[in-house]
Amino acid sequence: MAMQREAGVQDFVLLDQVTIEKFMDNLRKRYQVGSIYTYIGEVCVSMNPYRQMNIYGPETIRKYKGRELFENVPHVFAVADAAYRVLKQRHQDTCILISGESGAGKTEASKIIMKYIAAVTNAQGQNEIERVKNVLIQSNAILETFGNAKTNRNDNSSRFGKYMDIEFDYKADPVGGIITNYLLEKSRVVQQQPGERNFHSFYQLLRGANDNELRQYDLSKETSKYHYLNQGSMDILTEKSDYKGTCNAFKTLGFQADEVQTIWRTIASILHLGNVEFQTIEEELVITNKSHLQSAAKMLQVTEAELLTALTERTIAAGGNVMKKDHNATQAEYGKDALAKAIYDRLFTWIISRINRAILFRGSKSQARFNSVIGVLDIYGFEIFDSNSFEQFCINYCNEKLQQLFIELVLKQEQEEYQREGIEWTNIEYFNNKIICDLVEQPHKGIIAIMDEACLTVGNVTDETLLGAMDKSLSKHPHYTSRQLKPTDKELKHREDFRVTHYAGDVIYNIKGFIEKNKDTLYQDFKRLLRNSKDANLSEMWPEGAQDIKKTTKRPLTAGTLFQRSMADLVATLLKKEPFYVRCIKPNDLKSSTVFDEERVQHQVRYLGLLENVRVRRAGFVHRQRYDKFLLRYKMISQYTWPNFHAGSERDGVRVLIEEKGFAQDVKYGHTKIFIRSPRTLFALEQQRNEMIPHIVTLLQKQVRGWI
Ligand code: AD9
Ligand code: MG
Repeated sequence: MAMQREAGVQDFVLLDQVTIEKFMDNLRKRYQVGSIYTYIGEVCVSMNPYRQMNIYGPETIRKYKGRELFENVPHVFAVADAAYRVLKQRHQDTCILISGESGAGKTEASKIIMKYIAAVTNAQGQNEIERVKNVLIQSNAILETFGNAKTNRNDNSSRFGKYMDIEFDYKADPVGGIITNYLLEKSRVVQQQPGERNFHSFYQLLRGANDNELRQYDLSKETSKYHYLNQGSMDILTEKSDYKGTCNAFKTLGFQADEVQTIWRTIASILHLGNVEFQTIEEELVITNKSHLQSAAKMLQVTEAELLTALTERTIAAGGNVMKKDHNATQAEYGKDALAKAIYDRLFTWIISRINRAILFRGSKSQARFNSVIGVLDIYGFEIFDSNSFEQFCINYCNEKLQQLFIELVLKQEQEEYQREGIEWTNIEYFNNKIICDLVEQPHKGIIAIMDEACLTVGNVTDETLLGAMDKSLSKHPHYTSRQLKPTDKELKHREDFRVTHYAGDVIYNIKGFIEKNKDTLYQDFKRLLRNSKDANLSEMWPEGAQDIKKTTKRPLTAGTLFQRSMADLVATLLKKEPFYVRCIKPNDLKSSTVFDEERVQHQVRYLGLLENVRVRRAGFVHRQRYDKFLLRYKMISQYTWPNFHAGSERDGVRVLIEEKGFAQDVKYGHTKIFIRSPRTLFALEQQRNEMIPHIVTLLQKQVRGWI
């Protein structure tokens, strides 16, 4: 076993004591020598190295293929392989849940996992399967172009949630897949915090497209000219090559030329919209930057007059009558931004539907019945910014849900296994974050319900009234407080601040904008405008624009409720699968490959519940293995089982071996597996096995010589 070659212990359950100090020592020691992966049983803890590691090549892949977790040094490959083996051997759906805060390495891990799966499948080299694998991998490039952005935490931060089911046929080769996306942070399209950028797609187009293309879009290379790009950071990342990469990925995925045209034209239309300005001159609303209005209309393939009308007035249907009402400059400004955000959001979802079309399983229904899936979940990580709004609230709620799932499943799985095998078990105390999930999602009493009520109330409900309503309902909740409830709290600086004590730490949210973002209003006029676009692809993104105006007054569901429902669906999907975990940790906030920030790392270890995870693993049994496999691995260390054991079942064989070696006190015999309590026993077994191997080799050599 390679255990001695690396620093520290490869599995935290092997620590001599489970304390935060020992845990940290081990993590630090390993990180310093470049061992970025460590297990807790089957959970893989991953430290972001912030540098290229030479551990993902074909040689390494070969080493992990078809191997048990403990046979090699810890690696995310081993987890991918374990998930794949369960699928292959038991035809059971599995999923790999990757969690950790923003910048901890989730998206990188998800890509590494997908590449591994692609590398170990399709030994026969079938064309269609090669195509599917290619498409699965290339889809990442497109998703990141349109869904990722530079934030202050991460230069390539995912601003949407992604869950991908990879579908395998009965031979366990990938034959398709489907991506589900969750809440894109669309407010970024029109506004970015200092130091942050808009989505990569905008910069790629401006910096990567050639002059000819740019002319078609009426664009200039200078990002600083565009209002939607010049509020935050103007950093140049690697846009030029990325634009080519995105265009190539579109080709691989079979996007048609007109579809790619629609996509880039739509991106251009948003940049032009951003530069349209409104002024009130002599009580009349006028647009001061007409050339951008013209270009935006051209890109959206609507007439300039139509776009102008939609931006400056709205249609109201009341009592069977249809009326027009002029906007003032503020309303027009608001409408324009809402339009830009909605266009981008719809475009993103449409692109994903096109990707899904390319990777969807095309085999017959009867074949599909035998198919199983591996789900890979890579979703935005827990976030604390200087200023936190509705988006952070949703992102952090999502992380609460996933933590809840981890708690339930890790405990449940352990308990079920002990029960199944007929072994006694005592519970370990956990911090259960269900109380925080309830704070957000409980019917009538939770924050989302209170928000919805405020949004449904007719009349002038402000964000402050909403905060008042929350204070009233939640004043006694241990995980909630606000400036009104606690005026002396210095951290709550603004009147509109409230604090949620998340499992991962305190976050102060500012209520400003919550109502608007939750309502997510988009004037009907815009929907009709885009439905009537001459661009068939764009028109397809706006089906509800075709409805009769008098029938479209029903309120759509709020953004908060939609998000809550999508989280519930996600959890239900995951619960049906056998889960594997990758817990990502960020070593520092500097994106440095050398700094191990004790405080930051310790904080993450604590809130991820890693110590409790080790305790659960240890209070139970550190190791369990099927009798046949156990015998295969260790039989050579006992005179009774090597070279062969003839006197009974495999279980009897294991029992004889364990008793001869004096480990009987430390093990329990389940129905199909042996359970080993202490890491020392496992260690001793491994050591004796290692010592025996040279003898066996010599013996075999002698035998061979004898034959010759
Ligand atoms: V967020 O929630 O989407 O903001 P992630 O997804 O957790 O976040 P990401 O995977 O994007 O973080 O990693 C951030 C950066 O860390 C990457 O851009 C890489 O520069 C770096 N990273 C992460 N994992 C690895 C790795 N295994 N090897 C090398 C890595 N670099
Ligand atoms: Mg990410």
